[in-house]
Order: sequence, then C-alpha cells, then structure tokens
Amino acid sequence: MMRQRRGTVESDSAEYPHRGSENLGRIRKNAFGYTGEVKRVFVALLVSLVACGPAPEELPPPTRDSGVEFDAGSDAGFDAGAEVDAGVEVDAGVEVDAGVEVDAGTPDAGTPVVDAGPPPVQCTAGGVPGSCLDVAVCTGTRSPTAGLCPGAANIQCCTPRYANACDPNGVVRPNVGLSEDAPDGGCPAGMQRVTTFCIDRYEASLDEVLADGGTRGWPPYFNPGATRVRARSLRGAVPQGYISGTQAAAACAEAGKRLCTDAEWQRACRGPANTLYPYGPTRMAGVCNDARGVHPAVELYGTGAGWIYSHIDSPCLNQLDAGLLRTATKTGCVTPEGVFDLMGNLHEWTADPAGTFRGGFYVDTVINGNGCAYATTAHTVSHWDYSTGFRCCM
Ligand SMILES: [Ca+2]
Repeated sequence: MMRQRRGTVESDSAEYPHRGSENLGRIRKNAFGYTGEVKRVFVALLVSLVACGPAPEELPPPTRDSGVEFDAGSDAGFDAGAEVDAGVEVDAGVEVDAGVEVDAGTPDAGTPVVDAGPPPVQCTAGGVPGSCLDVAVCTGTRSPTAGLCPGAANIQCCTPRYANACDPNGVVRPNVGLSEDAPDGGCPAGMQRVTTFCIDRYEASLDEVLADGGTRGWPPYFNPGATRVRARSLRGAVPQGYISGTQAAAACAEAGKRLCTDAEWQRACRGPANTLYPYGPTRMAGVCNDARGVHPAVELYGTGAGWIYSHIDSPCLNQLDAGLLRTATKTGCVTPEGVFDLMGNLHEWTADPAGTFRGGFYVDTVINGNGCAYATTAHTVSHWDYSTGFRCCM
C-alpha cells in the first residue's frame, strides 16, 4: 500500500492525494518529466507572471480573497514540491487574491517552452486570467478569445479551456432554506450521538455571520478567507470544500463545537462493529461517492499535465457533473449510528495540529488508506483546495 509521508516530497504517486489513479500520476509525470533545473525555470516563470499579474480591477470579486495561504505547491503534483512551494510562497505573500495570482500563471505554466522569452501581455476572458498569444500556439488545453488583446488580429486572449460552462466568478448559495435536523440523543441539531460525543451527521456547510448578527449561506465553492463563518450540519446541502484546517476549526468554534479528534472521527466512521467502511467490512462500489473516473482538474482544464495540480482552487472544480454531491445523496453511505459521507465526497479535517484530513474524497478512497483508514497528512492546517471539507464534534 502506498502511503503519504508528512513533510517528504518524492516521486511516489502517493504524494498526490488528489490524483484519480496511479495511472493518472504516471501520465502526468511522463508528460511533464520535470528536472530540478526545469522546475527552477518554472518557478522563475511563475514569479515573473505574478509580478505581471492582472490589475486589481480585473480580479474576481472579494469572495475569492482568501487572506490565507493557498498552499497550492504542496499539492501541485510536481516531483519536488519544495521548489515549487518556494514560488507559491511568493504568491502567498501577496495578501490579496493569493489563489487568483496562482491562477494567473495557469495559461502559461502548461507550455513554458512556447512562452519562453518576455512575459506576454496579460488579459482576462470571461473572468479567467490569460495571456495575449498567437492563436497558432493557443491550442489543445487552451482556447483563444478575440478582441481582448492589443496588436494584430491573430494575437488573442489565451485562457485554459474549460470543459463546462461554469463561471469561476459566479457566486451561488445553494444551501439557502435548508435547516438542521432536530436535536436528538442529547446532541444539538444536526448532530448524532456516538458513545461519549456528538458528531455532525453531515459534512459541514457554512453560514456567513453578518454584522447585525444575522446569517446567510456562504457560497460553498469559495474559501471564506477572514469572513466570520459558522459551521452547519445540513442534509441535502452542498458541503463546504475549499477550506483550511484553521478555518474549519474556527467555523466549528463559531457554532459552539470543535473539530473531531482523529480517534472520534475514526470511531464514528467505523461504527460500533469497528468496520473498515462506514457501511460494513467489505468495500462496495457506488455506495459512497468515491470513484469519479476522471479527476476534476483533468476535466476542467482539459489536460493531464502537471501544472493543473497547482490550480486546484477553482470554484468550478466542485461544480462539474458527477463530482461533489449534496450531503446524504448516497443514502447507503451511512454508519449504523446515522452519520453520512464519512467516506468520500469531501476530505474532512480533524483536530490534528500537524494537519490531517480523513476519509478520501469523490475521486479516491484508496491511495492513502481504505475507507475509514484513509488519512492525508501531507499538508499543514493552512492548506486548502477544492477537496478539503470538514465536520464538527462536541
Ligand atoms: Ca467525507
């Protein structure tokens, strides 16, 4: 079994917790075959692109401003993340729109040879940052949009090719009107009694706490940044991904709860009979949301190239068809005690101060352990990406 090792960066496929399969990992590695020198060039290119990023007025709305480190490098899928991380730390130093700055590098990062030389003029097409390039080189994983660049007609705004019609700046609040289950077993609304503790029955979603004390549903495809948010346990909700361990803990605290300990989380997942899967001792296909055939980043960006794994903050990733599901959609993915989606759908942060998220997600519940034993430990609590969710205990 391949396992992740905290703090190490090797070419072992288990270092890529969000890849759909080992085959996918091999494709990426072969397709981009980085050497240390190439990576240094890439980092230099990325830094230069950040320096030439879009003007503030071109950036997406404030909801994308995380105010926290987007630890993209550690998930980038490169063989030596330490060097890539160095570039991302430069990005993180840009206090506003760290993730967006990372995105700004997307169009060129995939084709560093084509784009070698002076950085091209930056542009934005449909809210997606891109570069002004000759249409002859804007092919494959990218598509051109006319009328957005200076110069000749063949110089057009070249952006990553999205496989769906998702607007990466679109703010949606799909959980409005939902309410938590009635209190039960001495636990608050939306929670389930498990031995000595209570645990959210569902992967958490967020409410934004407004200045007047009121609340409204937070758009679940966006990192909350420094926004005051409160965890909720809602059946039928789009659960909150894109959240760091630190933010998850704060959202639980805002609800009078806390992140589950590793022991609590595993006990809840394994149930009273201590089974490896929430539904029993033997893996059953399709019971939980854990086997999407195509990695969402591969589908969204239309390529398996390594660069896509450093651009896993896109709100569109969790809006692809047959990807993230609303909580308890998989009605059989429940423990005997009544806790849903512990396996698959979204990873779930636990209270480990060193950074652990558990249970796998909608692409994979195998690579870092089977079912309830799945644990990703490659990231600090400041990391977030589309696949990182949580639930609370108390
Ligand atoms: Ca889960």
